[in-house]
Amino acid sequence: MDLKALATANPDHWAKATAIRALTLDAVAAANSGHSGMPMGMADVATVLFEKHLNFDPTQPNWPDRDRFILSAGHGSMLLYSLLHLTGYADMTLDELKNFRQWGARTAGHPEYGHASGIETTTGPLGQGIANSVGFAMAEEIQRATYGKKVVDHYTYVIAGDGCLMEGVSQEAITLAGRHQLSKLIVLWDNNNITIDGPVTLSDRTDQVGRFKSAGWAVIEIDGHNPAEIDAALTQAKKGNKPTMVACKTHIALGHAAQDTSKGHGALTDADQMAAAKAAYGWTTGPFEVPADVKAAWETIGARGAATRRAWEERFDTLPRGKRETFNRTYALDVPKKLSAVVKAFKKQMSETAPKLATRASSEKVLEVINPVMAETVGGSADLTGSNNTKTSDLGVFDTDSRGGRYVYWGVREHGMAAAMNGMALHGGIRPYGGTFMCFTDYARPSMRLAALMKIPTVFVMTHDSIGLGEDGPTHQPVEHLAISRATPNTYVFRPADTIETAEAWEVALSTKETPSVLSLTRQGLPTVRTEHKTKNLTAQGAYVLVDADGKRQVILMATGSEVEIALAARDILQAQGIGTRVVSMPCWELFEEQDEAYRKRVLPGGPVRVAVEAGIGFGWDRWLSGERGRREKSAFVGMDGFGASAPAGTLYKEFGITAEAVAEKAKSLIK
Ligand SMILES: Cc1ncc(C[n+]2csc(CCOP(=O)(O)OP(=O)(O)O)c2C)c(N)n1
Repeated sequence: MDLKALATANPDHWAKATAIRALTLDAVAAANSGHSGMPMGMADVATVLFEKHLNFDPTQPNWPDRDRFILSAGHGSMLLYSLLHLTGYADMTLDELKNFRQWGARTAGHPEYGHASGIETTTGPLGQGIANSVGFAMAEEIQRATYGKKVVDHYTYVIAGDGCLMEGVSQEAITLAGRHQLSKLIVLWDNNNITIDGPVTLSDRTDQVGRFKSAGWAVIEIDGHNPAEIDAALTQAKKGNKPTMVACKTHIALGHAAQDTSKGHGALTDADQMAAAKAAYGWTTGPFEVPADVKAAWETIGARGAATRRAWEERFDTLPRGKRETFNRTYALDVPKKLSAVVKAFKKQMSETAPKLATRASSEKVLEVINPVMAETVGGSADLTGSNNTKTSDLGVFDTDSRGGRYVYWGVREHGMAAAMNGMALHGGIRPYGGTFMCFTDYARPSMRLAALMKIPTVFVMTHDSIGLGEDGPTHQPVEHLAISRATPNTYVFRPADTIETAEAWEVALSTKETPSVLSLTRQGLPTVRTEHKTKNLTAQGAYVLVDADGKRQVILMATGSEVEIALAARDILQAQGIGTRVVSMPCWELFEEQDEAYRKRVLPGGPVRVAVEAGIGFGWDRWLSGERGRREKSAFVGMDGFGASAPAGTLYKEFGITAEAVAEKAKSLIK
């Protein structure tokens, strides 16, 4: 590359882009780790985007109608941190850049949502950002249809690298965006032909332009170091009626000895080579020093959006009061006052009528009463709508001609669905929930983990939650998935036993602000075990005494979901033999852990024999069997220790020994 020609053609632009390159080199050198090449390669594209197109206001970073900028290639985090610092985000100080990747700094190795303003989502696991962006763009469409163009009218811009486009989830995202003509989604592809192992061509020969076009996108191909071409492409992209991919031909680590090589992807810390690169840029100031005129130019860019934001506020104030209140409430993730009342009334009715229902069907019934009072819910399923029971009568379907529809047919795209739901939650104003089979949490898991890490309340509706699904067989029967979900920090895993617990689980899942939920629901019918109406949400306590012992308490049976019925039957057997038995329903371990010791002790006192029953592997149950005042030699688990089999559910429970008789026998064998 002829850097001199680039510099002299557009000196002002060059100085601003070079500030990003120099700060990146300095921060990576200070940390002695990180990724220099990507920010150095995409500095021109990012500069033009921020200078001429992105609507943002560093003084009000969460202004709801700002454009969203998503750095899907999260390893290039110094690109984002430099931009936030240069444009004047108060919390992205120079010291933060100097402490790149250090303990306590906002400048984590990869951008972490919540660590600094201006970070719209956590990226780093490649492909997640571009997949999130589909949810951002859908959320914008839904909200625009709801509130009108004068208060919701913004773009979602993404920078994605070769790695993002290689990840499978990107295909799910790209085809979804194309199908839904998300015309306000603009992806800037860092087309540098380099990944870690070498040139992209080592492992891929995809025609990316053809790929995007075939999925329904517009594509513009440009030189990613030419500011006029970048500007023209962005202008054109904004006018289109399809999502646009701008293929930006760039040089990784531009101007460095490692330019255009995979070495350029990583940390470029060699002092001589850094000095040579800076000299080639014409950058003469010391480490972390941005010349005052260049910083001022960047601050002018940062100040550009304030007037637009103020004008937006004025328009927002003209909305009818009710709309404003709903807007503010949903962005604050507050539930409507009516929610508690409708859930209570529903619970009362269900405890009186005591239906026998699969909890997936219970869930649909609950949603039928919740969705009408919570207009911010957006439901969906990964092509299992009839099985997941996620669609209720009043939602409408999100489509190109019905943007206000609140149900998304995600297609067979579990991972893309989960990532896009995260994007919706991050966008604000929407509470997304979406379904698939519990065993396909595996397919959605990278995004489920990020929801937990980001502290966003995405709801994953996972039906067919055990061998109880029967004939579909072991490929579809989850056995380890409860354990995997429970092992994930900051995740509520609900396994409700009946319609009442399902309603309570939904109430918690939709009220929490910082924790995603997994609702693990049955395919098979279950009796109502909560026949006595209680206004209090017992599931919110995580575990509770469902039925206490008659006479001396010798046994405590613990169970979740479909196995609560088995525990109750085992109790009948034991009580008939004079063995006092308590049944504890444990719909959500994590919430039980949050209770104070005194409550946990009341539910699980030391002394009695303990048997837990759950149609999954026992991994994790030790916490409640031998922990919490329990004793290993006086406790046992009845459940699965391997994969399931293809047969009717009743046969499977019998063959795998998950029966009331087996539970009662186990308890008796432990009583000395
Ligand atoms: C899911 C996932 N797999 C692997 C990695 C490790 N990784 C980080 S960057 C990278 C290569 C990315 O190449 P590209 O997107 O072309 O970035 P560039 O080389 O242009 O910086 C890999 C494999 C990751 N961050 N996420």
